[in-house]
Amino acid sequence: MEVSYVNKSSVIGSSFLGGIVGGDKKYIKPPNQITEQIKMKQVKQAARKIKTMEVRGAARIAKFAAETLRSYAERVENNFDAEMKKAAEVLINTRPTAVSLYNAVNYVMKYDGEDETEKKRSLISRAEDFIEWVDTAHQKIGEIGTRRIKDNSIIMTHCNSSAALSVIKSAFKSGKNIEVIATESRPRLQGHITVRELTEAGIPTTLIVDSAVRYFIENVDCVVVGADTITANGALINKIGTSQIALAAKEARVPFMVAAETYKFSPKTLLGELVEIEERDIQEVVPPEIMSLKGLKVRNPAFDVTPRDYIDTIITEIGMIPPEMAYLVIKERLGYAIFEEY
Ligand code: RUB
Repeated sequence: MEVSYVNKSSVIGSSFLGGIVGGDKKYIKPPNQITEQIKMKQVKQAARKIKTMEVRGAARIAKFAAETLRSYAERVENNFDAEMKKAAEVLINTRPTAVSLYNAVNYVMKYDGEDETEKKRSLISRAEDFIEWVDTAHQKIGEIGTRRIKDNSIIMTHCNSSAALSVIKSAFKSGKNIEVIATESRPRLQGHITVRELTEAGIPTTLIVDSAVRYFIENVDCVVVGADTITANGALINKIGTSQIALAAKEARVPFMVAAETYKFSPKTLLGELVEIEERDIQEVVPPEIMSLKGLKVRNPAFDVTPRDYIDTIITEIGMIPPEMAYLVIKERLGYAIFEEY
């Protein structure tokens, strides 16, 4: 590796440069290494946005990861494979539960080419394909799901799912008279984003606390929620509280539908891997005076698992599928394009 040395005085103010090597000389990284570092900083900033939930929701996270890899690829000048691998790792290690992130990164990273120019072109084109997949899937899910929404019905939804809202909004747009009951979705209150979106679209909406689900379920005609991951055996992983809604819906014989793009299906589970449920900081749940109570333990899992027996149907961009078909979606639709890791 080429190493440059300069006098200490000439690097004052360049806080990101390397440490002192000896005497009055300071090691600094060669210019190309510095620019790569600055570019990687942007990837790390993107990763922070996912971690802190400034960018959230499985579809948005996936699209954002593909966009971040695309823009990093556009800027990388040396060691394309190694640099892209580093960026992919940084993004993958942000939130563990939504498989959409893993699938997005894997899809984009399956680029090929003889030299760096070809590889760059291939990666950028794959990123664009994935972004288009996200955008078009929503519309298709909306169209397909609309047919399952009856006129004059009350729909319950949980958290804030762009796929579920696509179904609800397109049903409303198609002229159906619908109302929505939305849960607030503690602790991060994504339900507030949902009710804002729904009321802006002119859809009559009622906001309830999560614990009021069973109280209201008798009035509901169907439940539509999104997905972070669908496993090979058809189970749904979605925002904490989803499985309680499914339980209440089953008891009340209310259809429970999941709106999920096919990139929410998990190839990893086909290989026997279990889905990791993210547990977030307890500061999201309790104030410091409660946190400091002696002997108290607080837990904050962000997602839960709804077994397939509670799910009536999964609305995907390739059609309505029963949860029992998850295995086929993973094998036939996702295929080996994202099955083998990059
Ligand atoms: C969001 C959440 C959403 C799914 C589906 O959790 O559980 O229901 O991600 O959303 P968080 P979408 O807010 O913790 O990311 O349909 O938009 O992909």
